[in-house]
Amino acid sequence: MEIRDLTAFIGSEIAGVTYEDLQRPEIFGLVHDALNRRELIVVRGLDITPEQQIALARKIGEPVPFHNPRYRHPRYPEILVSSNVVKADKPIGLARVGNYWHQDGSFLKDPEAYTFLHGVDVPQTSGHTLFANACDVYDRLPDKWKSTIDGRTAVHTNAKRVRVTEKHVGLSVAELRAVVEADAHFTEHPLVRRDAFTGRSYVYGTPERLHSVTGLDAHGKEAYFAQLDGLIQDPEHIYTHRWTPLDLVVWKSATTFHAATAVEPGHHRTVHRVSIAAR
Ligand SMILES: O=C(O)CCC(=O)C(=O)O
Ligand SMILES: [Fe+2]
Repeated sequence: MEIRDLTAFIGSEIAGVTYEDLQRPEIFGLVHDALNRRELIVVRGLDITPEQQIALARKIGEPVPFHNPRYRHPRYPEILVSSNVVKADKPIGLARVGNYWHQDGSFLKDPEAYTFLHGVDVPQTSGHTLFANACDVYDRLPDKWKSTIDGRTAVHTNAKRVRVTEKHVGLSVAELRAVVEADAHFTEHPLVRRDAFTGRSYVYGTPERLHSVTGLDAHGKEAYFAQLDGLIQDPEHIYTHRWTPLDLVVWKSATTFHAATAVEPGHHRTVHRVSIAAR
């Protein structure tokens, strides 16, 4: 087995390891430790079944089934099928999961702790996943902003990215907004948190998921969002995961910002996602 840093600021890549190797506590311990220290790990080309993906996730925590049963794997409710494939006129999964910068589940009171994504059928020239380290973003915030956000909370929501469906046809935009907001989650969290493993401070929340920042007016909020977006999307501080077949990518939900990029027309992309609550 080989473990190397993917970038200076996030991620470790693990190569030359099999599912059987990962059953050995000393090997799994190294991988788990790399995940906690580096926020993100990539295990290249790991040929595992859905049961084995769930079993690996269970070594760290309890799987949390995806909230919408429609996109759960038909035999394994722990797995969300994230896919653009349509079979017999039926989508086999949910398309365009996380196609904007976010931290998983931040609009929930108790977000999942880790996400395990397995590249079951992945294109190699598009459909990459971008990652940034929320601790690194905090470190790069100008002091003026660090003191502005210190001690503040923010309201997170999924309302900005709720999908329009058949049930919304015929509504006016104002009615649509009211219906979406009535169904959406709104949850308050501190803007700056500390990672239990590394002890590093990190920024919690992205513009796409933040409804308001307590004590900042519209102008202050926009200025913070612009500052935050600039830091998150700085190309020098983004790791682009270019999928190769059967990669297993695992990240800490709170401390990684990530975004899925578009899939080229005509290409298939299916990934299996298991998210877990920490023990
Ligand atoms: O499919 C991807 O590249 C990542 C999607 C995402 O944000 C997630 O699964 O949490
Ligand atoms: Fe995500």
